[in-house]
Amino acid sequence: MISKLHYISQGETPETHLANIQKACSSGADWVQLRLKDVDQETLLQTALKAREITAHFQTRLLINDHYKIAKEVKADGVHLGKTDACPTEAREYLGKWLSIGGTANTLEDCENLIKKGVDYIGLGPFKFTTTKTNLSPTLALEGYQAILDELKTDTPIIAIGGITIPDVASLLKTGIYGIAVSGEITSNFNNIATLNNILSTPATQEQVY
Ligand code: TZP
Ligand code: MG
Repeated sequence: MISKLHYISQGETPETHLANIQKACSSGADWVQLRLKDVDQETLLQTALKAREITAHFQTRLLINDHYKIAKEVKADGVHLGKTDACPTEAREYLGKWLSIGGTANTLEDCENLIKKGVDYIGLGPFKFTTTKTNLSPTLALEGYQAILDELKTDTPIIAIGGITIPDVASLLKTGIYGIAVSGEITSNFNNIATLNNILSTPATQEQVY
């Protein structure tokens, strides 16, 4: 089952990524993605192993960004593949069906391609401008999500990503997205996980202003 809230790790160093992952887990995160860029493979592997220990302790699922072989090596629950990473079908061959594979999409066509390649979920964005990611694609805004989701007939969960803050979530859900992936809004205050989980799990309260 794909979670409706994914915490994307951020930090200045591998240690701060791990500290933030620990805080996310103890604040009730269900899914955490280790998104550690610009480190060598050994550092990534060692950090991923520690992230696995932390997340296992809290029974939180762990995804590894970009590197499907490391995901398998550390017994993570899945991998998230960007558009310039390995092809999801290649990752599937290596990982089998027990690990989740997510892919990044910026357009309807990207979504359709990923669905053909059998991903378990699609990270569709960016919703708004964000400094968390460099080389950001054009923002979709609510209208972009609505247009894509109106066209896309799929059971593959669509996870919105990019600059999402608490007041955005209710209107994003109305476009038909399944869930959200969030970094900054959670890293700045880990108590936001409880608020976001609450909004995402209570359809009746979607009209409320948070
Ligand atoms: N991919 C598209 S936007 C983004 C990624 C990894 C960053 C999400 O982080 P934030 O801080 O929630 O904007
Ligand atoms: Mg990537």
